Amino acid sequence: MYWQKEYETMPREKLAELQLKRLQKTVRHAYQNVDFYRRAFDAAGIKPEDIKSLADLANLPFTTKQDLRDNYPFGLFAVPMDQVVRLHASSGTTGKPTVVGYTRNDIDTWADIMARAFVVAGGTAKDVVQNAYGYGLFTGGLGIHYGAERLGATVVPVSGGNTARQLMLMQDFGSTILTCTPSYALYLAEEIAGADIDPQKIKLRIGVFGAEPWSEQMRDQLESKLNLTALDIYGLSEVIGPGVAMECPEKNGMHIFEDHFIAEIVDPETQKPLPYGQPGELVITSLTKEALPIIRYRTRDITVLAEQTCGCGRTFTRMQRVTGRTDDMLIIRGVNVFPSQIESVLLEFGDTEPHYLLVVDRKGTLDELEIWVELSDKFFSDKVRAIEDLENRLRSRILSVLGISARIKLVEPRTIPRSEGKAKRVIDKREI
Ligand code: DLL
Repeated sequence: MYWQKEYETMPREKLAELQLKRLQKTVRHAYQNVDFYRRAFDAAGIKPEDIKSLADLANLPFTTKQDLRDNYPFGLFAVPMDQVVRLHASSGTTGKPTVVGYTRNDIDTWADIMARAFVVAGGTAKDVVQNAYGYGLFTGGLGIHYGAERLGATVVPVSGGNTARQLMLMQDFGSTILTCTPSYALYLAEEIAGADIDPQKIKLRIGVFGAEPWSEQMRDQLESKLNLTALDIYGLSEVIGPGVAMECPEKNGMHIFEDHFIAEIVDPETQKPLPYGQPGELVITSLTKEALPIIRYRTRDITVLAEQTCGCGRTFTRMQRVTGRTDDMLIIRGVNVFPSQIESVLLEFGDTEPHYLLVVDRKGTLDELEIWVELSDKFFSDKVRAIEDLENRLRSRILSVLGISARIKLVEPRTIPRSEGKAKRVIDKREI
């Protein structure tokens, strides 16, 4: 099933022609209407007419989150404010948020993109979508919402949080698609298991999970605990929001919607483009956006692209799971550590839950990593020997996989704070 078959299965040469036409238009639009882009292109000695092939994209300067911050709030908008019908902002851990804007056409395009994402996942107009992404400035809530409506599905705009209500509505409304972060989905799964709910009353069949990194092991857990097909959705507010890429049930990467976005992979150090198949930082250029055209946006997300046509028949390039960010990577005693790697190790152990907290500290000159891991209910007991044994096994596995020694702190079930949005997995106390 396709939403827009012509685009989703377009032969790649034809797709490249479409991309070039749209790229030229976007670059002209940005140059003519955004001071920031005009200045950046002038400084690089490039005019919109110089974009004669897709390869010329690599000559354009990058755009970063800092550029959006520097032009806060509306400095990168390419249309007058009376044409902007919606604003969103990304949470931003420090300082001002990053603000993004949409024209009426942008909202329309986004709804189509998200409707397509649902169809890629196997969704139909018959589905009941329980949308537990947060509504508000975050793009997750409204982005998913409009797409589900465009598809013709029934949307339950419950937003994040209020878990008891989520479980009640899930049963009473017969929700068939759950949309939320994978960590919240896992929390809901635990609550369902603990609440003595008749599994017959849960009708979920598809999970559209994203907005934070997760792993294959976490997919296995979600699929078995919730009895659904768990699929990955990628997006970021600066580019549009959810719907930049969506995984299909073939589960071999997320289809990047290339009629709307061009994806490149660059070496984060040298910033030179890398070929397909090599991991690096994802850089995205929008092709159809009006209010906030974005050119060569450095996502800081690390992934790998694959070009081969997928079993589902779509010709779009696929991106593998995001394995980390160039800016959330921890360096502990000289070793690069991604929280997702530690998660994978923890999930290999059946005796612990996938709730964890990494506490990084520096005692004297030595970095210390403490990993708080919750014991499963099944395992939780006061048998000190068994607990010590598990700590030792975890410590040596972390050492062999990551090459660093960590202190393991096993904690009682349900003591690590759950999040209703993106999980906070790292507390970095180091002052460097
Ligand atoms: O998280 C948009 C979104 C909403 C995507 C709902 C999917 C579902 P931001 O708040 O701007 O936007 O955060 C974007 O989140 O650069 C990634 O680091 C991370 N991210 C998003 N999707 C995934 C994913 C939304 N599937 C940032 N896997 C991105 C890993 C993801 N990381």
